[in-house]
Parts: sequence; structure tokens; C-alpha cells
Amino acid sequence: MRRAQFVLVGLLGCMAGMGGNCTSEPPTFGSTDDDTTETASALVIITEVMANPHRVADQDGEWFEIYNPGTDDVDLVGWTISDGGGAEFTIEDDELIIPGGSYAVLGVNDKTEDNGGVTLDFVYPDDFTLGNSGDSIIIEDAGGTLVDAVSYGNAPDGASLSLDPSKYDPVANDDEASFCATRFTRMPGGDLGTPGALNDACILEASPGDLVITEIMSYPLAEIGEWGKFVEIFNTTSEAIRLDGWIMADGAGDQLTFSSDGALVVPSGGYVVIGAHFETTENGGVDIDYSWGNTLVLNETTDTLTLSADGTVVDTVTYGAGGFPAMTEGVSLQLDPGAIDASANDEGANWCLSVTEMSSGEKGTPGAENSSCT
Ligand SMILES: [Ca+2]
Ligand SMILES: [Ca+2]
Ligand SMILES: [Ca+2]
Ligand SMILES: [Ca+2]
Repeated sequence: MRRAQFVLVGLLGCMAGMGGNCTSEPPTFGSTDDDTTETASALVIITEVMANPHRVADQDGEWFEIYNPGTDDVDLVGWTISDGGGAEFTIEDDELIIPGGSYAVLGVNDKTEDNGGVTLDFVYPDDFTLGNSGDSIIIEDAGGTLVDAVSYGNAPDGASLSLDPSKYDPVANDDEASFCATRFTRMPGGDLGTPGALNDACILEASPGDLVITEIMSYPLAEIGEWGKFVEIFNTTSEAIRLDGWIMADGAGDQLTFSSDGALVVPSGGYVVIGAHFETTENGGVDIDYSWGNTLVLNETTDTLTLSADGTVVDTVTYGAGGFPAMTEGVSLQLDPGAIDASANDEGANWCLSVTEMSSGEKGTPGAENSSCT
């Protein structure tokens, strides 16, 4: 049985940092594409390919990632992997077992000082190369049955080709629209990729109200000043939300694009607190999860905060106008816990001044539930 292969082209101009999705030039499918042979039971799937590293040489920095979507271990000993140029290797002496829900990274050079900082699970011979302007990776099990295969056209320069995490499926990963150049996460060497870890999203899927701004400290005590400003954000959905690539803008149009290598996550039913400064000795003792530094300047008394993901406005709040309580020095503005909703928080009547004293003497509940306004 030979599984369908797909062809990715037109990705060269689609580098991370340019925004948008990476399929603006439609790829061309190979004539061999035949989804009738696809099943959803593949033991492993190819999730990421670094064919064209930029900051290290190709002969050191090429690798690809495979993922075990099942729950049982998959033992790859005896499996053969070939490329489009006819090179192949068999996993023999080196044991390679991938636990369920885990990744393995196979690459050409395991010296992290030379390969861009990638920790490999398996080192393949250096005649196995990943072409920059098109190649294939074909995985066959010990019985010679094709497990997964990909073919790509042009490989992005300095970023891996990355399967969208919502498409971790042996059928979906034959669809060209399921891949993009890694958008946000940098490896230690500086190129973009997520070897051995969940891939970046290709498109940030978000709906209005998924995240809601629940608390705003725009007017810290004078002795704390600008560094004491913070904003609390609540996740109303049943899934954790990674904020990489999301944007927080203020009323002046300054934009903060979150970039945390996957570290900044809003738990389902939980909070993150973003603020001007990490140092609790400088910011009034507030534990923040992410610093906006000098990127945003919240006006003390009135401003507009807008949180968006790939063009979808998820929440916006204009405080200090339209029936909002007047901002008071050293006191945060908090949303009533019964009004955690992107529309309800447009109404000033659903906000009130915090009453809970913090270590600095200011009042607020950063990262914790607000008290009732009624
Ligand atoms: Ca290459
Ligand atoms: Ca990955
Ligand atoms: Ca709103
Ligand atoms: Ca709070």
C-alpha cells in the first residue's frame, strides 16, 4: 500500500514575522494523491521538516520530526526511511521507541553547538539530505508498509515546515493547507522551529470572547509609577490558549505581539497577568506572566485595550469613559465576576474599583478572582 504524498510549493515567500497564513500561493498536489488509501491509524506521522536552516549549515542543521498520535509505544527498530534522492537508512542498532503522544526528532548532526540547538533522538547518515527546493520523506515499517510520506516544494529559509497542531492526523497532513513555516518559536540557534515539541499554530483560531480583559491597573501609586501597570486576562474556553502571535494594542495604536516560545499560556478558566515590568521590587510586588516593557503605555485615566489574534478582535475595553468608574491612584479597575464576557465588559456598570489590598498598599487581585462589584 502506498500512501498519498502531497507537494508543498510557494512557501519561500512565506516567512514567519510577515504575518498571515502560509498558503497564499496554493500548492500543487502530486498526481499520485489518492486519499482513498488513507486511514487514521498511522503509527507515526511526519509533523515538521527543517530542510533549509539559515543560521547553521544544511549538513548540520537538517532534521525532521515525527509524532506518535496513539497511546501505545511505537518501536521503530527495523523501519526504513528514504528521501526523494534515493538515500535511505534503516533504524537498526539505535533503539528508537516513541511513547504515545510524543515526538522523535531525527537529524543529521547531534552536536547542538553546530545544529542550531536541536536535541536529536536519532542521528541519520549524512547522505540522507533534505533538499531546499523540493524533496520527500518516506517512512516504511519493518514489513515494508508505508507509514507516512511527505513531499514538499520549496522549503522556507530559516524556518521549518510545520504541521498545524489541529491537523495531527495522517489524512489531514496530506493537505497542503495544513502546513506553514513555523511562525513564532525560535530554537536556541535562532531559526524558527519546534523540534520535539508541539508545533506553532499556522493560523490563530480565536473567537470574540475566548479571552476577556478582567482587571486593569493603569494608575499605580506615584512612587511605583509606570512599571506598576498591569492587565489581567481570563480564558473563558475549555482549552488552554497559547498567546504567541496574539496582539494587545492600546488606544494610541501601539501593539504588543506576544512572543514566548510557547511559554505564555492562559489556562482554561484561568488567568494571565501582563504588565510593564517583571521585577516585583519595581512593579509593586505583582507577579506578572509577561512583560510589555516599553511597548505599551497605558493612559492612567482613559484608554482602549484591544486583544486580537490574526485579525480577530477577541476583546476590547475602553476604560475611563461611558459610565466607567473614575480611575483612582493605586487602585485597579476590576470586572464583576458575574460579567466575564467580552460584551459585558464594555459596560462601565460591570466594573468597579478593587478593594483587596496588595503588599505595596495598592489594591487589586492580579491573577486571582475579582471581588463582587455589587
Ligand atoms: Ca537542505
Ligand atoms: Ca514540533
Ligand atoms: Ca469587550
Ligand atoms: Ca483579578
